[in-house]
Amino acid sequence: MVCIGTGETLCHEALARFIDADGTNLPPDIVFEALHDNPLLLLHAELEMKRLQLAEAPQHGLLFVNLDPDSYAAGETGEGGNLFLPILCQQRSRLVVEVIENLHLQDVDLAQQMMLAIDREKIRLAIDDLSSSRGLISYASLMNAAFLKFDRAWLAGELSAKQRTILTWALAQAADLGLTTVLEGIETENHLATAKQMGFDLAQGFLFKERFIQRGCRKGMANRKTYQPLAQIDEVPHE
Ligand SMILES: [Ca+2]
Repeated sequence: MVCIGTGETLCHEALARFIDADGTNLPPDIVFEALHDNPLLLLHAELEMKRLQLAEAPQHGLLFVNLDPDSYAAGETGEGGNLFLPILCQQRSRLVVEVIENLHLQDVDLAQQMMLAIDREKIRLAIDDLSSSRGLISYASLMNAAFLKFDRAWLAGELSAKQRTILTWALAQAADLGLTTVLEGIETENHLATAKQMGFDLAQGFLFKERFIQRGCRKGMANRKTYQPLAQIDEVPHE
């Protein structure tokens, strides 16, 4: 994530990519869909992903990681603890946990419980994937968040008058609440100019990939056969 005002790279988002035994890329959404049918496997895959993401990420700046409320719920222990918290707390000072807002009331409750627990541990939170045409955002979720991440949908063509109004509201609200705003999906200089004109704080996307690689930020990744060297910085709506 790059500061629109200064051009400085301030933060990174860790994403997950999967390859099969033959080295073929597997679409992450299909892998996650399959994992969701097996809660125990989802839990262990997610725990391992968080461990890897924290271990392999560039050492400078804030590190954003995605956390699925379903996985988090599966990680609850009998004593009111959670298996994810000790992992996340290791890098508390640089970590931002991204939470996807949900349409289902049950999921909203799960997400809310997870956010409260992470907030109690003094780990920063970001609300992920705020879209121009789908999804909801609850005021409750904004209470604990430090970042508000806007989906690439805001860059998809001309906005209607109402969409522009909603964007103006959302950005003003974020500013009033002291939230840092991020626009995702920045692939061209035009996108970056649009993000700047709309008034976002940070921009994230493929446009910054080359810069990322040139800076040699891929600590240890190139030597690991099990990982795709470019995988971590691809853009997807969420993990
Ligand atoms: Ca995300």
